[in-house]
Amino acid sequence: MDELDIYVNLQPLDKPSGYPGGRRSTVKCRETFHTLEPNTAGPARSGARDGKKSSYRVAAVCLGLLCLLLLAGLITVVFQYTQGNSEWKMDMALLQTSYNNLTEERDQLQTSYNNLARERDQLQSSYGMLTKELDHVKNRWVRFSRSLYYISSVEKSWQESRDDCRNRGADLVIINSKEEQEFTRGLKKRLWIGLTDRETEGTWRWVDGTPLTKSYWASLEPNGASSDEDCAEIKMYNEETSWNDAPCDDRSFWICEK
Ligand code: MAN
Ligand code: CA
Repeated sequence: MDELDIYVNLQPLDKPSGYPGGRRSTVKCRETFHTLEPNTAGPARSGARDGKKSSYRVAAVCLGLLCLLLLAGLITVVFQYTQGNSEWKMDMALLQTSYNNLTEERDQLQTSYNNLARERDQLQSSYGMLTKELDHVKNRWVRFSRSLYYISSVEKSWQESRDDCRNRGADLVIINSKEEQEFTRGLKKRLWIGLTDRETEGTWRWVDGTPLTKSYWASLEPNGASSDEDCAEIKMYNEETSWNDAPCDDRSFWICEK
């Protein structure tokens, strides 16, 4: 006679094996199998058939239970996989949102940076212009029409005055309009101007070499042909005609133009 023992371990699916609160049941299915031998007695043969039937039933029940357990396990695995999958999807969605937000912030920062860079350039240019302007104010430069004028605070000869102007990137003033004449005499100061006849007596030329066309000599000037008055100055500034010729070595204030 052979014997077959089947043990089925029943435990909750969500608890680990040996979990104290869990109900642990063991179904022991034991069946005795009779060796198939030629039947010798009638009633004994019928009893053996009954025993066989009940053995099959127990086996079927056990197999059913096993199937149920396998099914439960499978459901658990599928459930956990599905849950894990949806968590992964949620993480991905969150990451995508964060990425989009960061991209948007980066673009905003880029725009701000561009605006700030533009403002910085504008400020830089304004600063440059103001620095130049301040330099002019500090150095006594005055703007009139399309020129800048420097009025000296010391007195020098005509040539030294001219040299000073040239060192400042300018030259002695060239008066070539009524407005400029009015502006220069309006300074109410005796000043060297960029006009001389040193080259040819009686031929007055401006410092840029152009001949004198429109003049504003004071009454009876120029009169220094015999007394070596070869350089021109603003002298009679209260008159519309204010120029005088004077010796070039005289010391006077001067006016530069650039
Ligand atoms: C002074 C000088 C001369 C000028 C006469 C005018 O002598 O300035 O250049 O011509 O005055 O009276
Ligand atoms: Ca004179």
